[in-house]
Amino acid sequence: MVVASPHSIRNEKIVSIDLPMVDLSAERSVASQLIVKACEEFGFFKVINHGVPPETIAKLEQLGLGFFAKPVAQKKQATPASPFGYGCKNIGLNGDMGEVEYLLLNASPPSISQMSLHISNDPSDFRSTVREYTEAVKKLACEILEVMAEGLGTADARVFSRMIRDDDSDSVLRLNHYPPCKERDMSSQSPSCKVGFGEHSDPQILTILTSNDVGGLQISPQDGVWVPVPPDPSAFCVNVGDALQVMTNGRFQSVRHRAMTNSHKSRLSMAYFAAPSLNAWIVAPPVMVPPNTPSLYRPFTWAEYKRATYSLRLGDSRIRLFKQNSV
Ligand code: GA4
Repeated sequence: MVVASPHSIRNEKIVSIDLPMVDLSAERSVASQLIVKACEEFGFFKVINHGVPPETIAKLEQLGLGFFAKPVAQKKQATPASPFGYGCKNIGLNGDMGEVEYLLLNASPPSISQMSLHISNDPSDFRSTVREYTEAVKKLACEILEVMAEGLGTADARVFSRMIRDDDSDSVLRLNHYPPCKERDMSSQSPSCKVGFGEHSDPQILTILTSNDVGGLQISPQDGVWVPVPPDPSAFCVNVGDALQVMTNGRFQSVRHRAMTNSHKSRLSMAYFAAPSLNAWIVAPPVMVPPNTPSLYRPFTWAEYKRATYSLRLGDSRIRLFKQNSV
């Protein structure tokens, strides 16, 4: 069932949105139609009965909270983010700032092992917890992409999932911690909080996000409009990334979103960004470009897209640079 009903919160003029909910234990053809509709209309949806054990989520959450609770000096001893490692307020490499601290990890097993040595005083526990979580969410991302491909009618149901299943996949895990923030940001349309992670779209194929029971995520269905998404720790929030927008020839939307801080509670979110390998080509399969339908984007590799991503500011649109006939 797709339910997406904006409603007002208390007496404030802000509306929130109940994202479409997909039950992955439902009949496959039902789930596939729901996913396709949600990706076309919202670029975001939630999944339940997703198969990721609650203990696996709880273990990583506990480990993340434990890490962020350490004294600043100790956290800074972990590799400074460039882009991987521990970061505080600085996002990316071009001067973007936010009210957030984070751990950004490349999700490949060798990289997780390497980073564990710098991040934790119990590296083997850190390594196994992160690996267990990334394997589970990768499996979930693959399943969603396969159900989605079936709904789109692609000749090969694994056309998208194969890209992230690749051993050289460039997927990333991000733990974001938004400490409570009492200051106000009058420019943000939400004067009771500040921008934690600024407006952007996700560059990869698919994002699988979970958070504790504290709100903060907002999506922008239209320029300048921000709609809060209520927290739901019982579900994963899934969103279309730029690469999937390109591979569906613009049928799915990679929707801009941001995270706000909360004035009383701290928020922990954990996002898995499912990406292909660096040398993979980001191209729409034939079914997405039927005769008489223009191909909106030129072919490019993930490495090329990633380079563009890191050369720009957080909120800059990268996807427009890859439009057909764009220079
Ligand atoms: C946004 C989505 C992911 O968090 C991320 C971010 C990345 C980073 O933090 O290193 C980027 C940002 C994200 C897009 C623009 C560039 C790169 C920060 C930044 C300013 C890990 C990703 O892949 O792209």
